[in-house]
Amino acid sequence: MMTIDQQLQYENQGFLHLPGVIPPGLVSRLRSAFDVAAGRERGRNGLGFFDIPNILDVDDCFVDLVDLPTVIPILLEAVGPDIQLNHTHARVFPPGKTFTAAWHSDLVDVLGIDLANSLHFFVKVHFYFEDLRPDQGCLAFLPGTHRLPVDFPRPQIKDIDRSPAVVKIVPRAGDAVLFNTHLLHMALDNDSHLDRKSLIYAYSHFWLKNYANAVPSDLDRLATTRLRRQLFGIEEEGVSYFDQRVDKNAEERHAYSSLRAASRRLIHRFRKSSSITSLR
Ligand SMILES: O=C(O)CCC(=O)C(=O)O
Repeated sequence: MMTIDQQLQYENQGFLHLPGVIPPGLVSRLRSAFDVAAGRERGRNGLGFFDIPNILDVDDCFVDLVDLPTVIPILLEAVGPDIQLNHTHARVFPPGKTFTAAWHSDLVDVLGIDLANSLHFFVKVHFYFEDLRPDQGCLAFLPGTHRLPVDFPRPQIKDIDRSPAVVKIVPRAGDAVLFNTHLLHMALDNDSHLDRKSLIYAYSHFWLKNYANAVPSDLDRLATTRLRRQLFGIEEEGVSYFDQRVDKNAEERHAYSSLRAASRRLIHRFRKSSSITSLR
């Protein structure tokens, strides 16, 4: 659960820095598996920024992040009990200018949602398995801007390091940064001589279409819990897209809806057979 401070910060500022939420053992597994995969991918991509494709198929340690026990209760509040993983990126940002647009919302082209008033629509988590230096392409936010309408003019900020409107996050290995993706944000330039590496997992609601990179290929082996099945977009039989819930009543509701579905099937069969009977 979010603490009251986290609730206030998430609702009013639009982001949370969660220090040390990835256990040290998992941090080192992520670091080595990421470096092996990044080494393979770098050969294919030259030197610019790149994403390792389908990270959930690369190693199970990346799947272990989707439902991290220290983060999932916070995500369940930030999105809701109908949460689903929407997409993933495993990103390498080598030294150089930023590749993101300055102070952008990820959602400005989304139709049908009043983003300024939909504080629980879409959330991203950036996970870090290495300490970052302050000049190493850190994520920065303009707190509170998730409450502005989409047509609010994009601010031009001259001195990012001194502006009181900016919060720059300098994470350490094991940290996560969670934010409402309508919050104006950007990756700052990577002025260091080191790659910036991060894992970005985006979460939204079950009824929103998810991307293939949010679903591991080996679902039989990895979708082992009700929560994982929902995160990977597997519907509970007999429960509509809009009614999927991972909460304390989910099992009961599932039992109830299975019962309802079973009785509907029975009635249907009875009707069918009775109409056949009546036709004769
Ligand atoms: O820091 C990054 O890799 C990208 C930041 C960003 O714009 C995003 O996650 O939407």
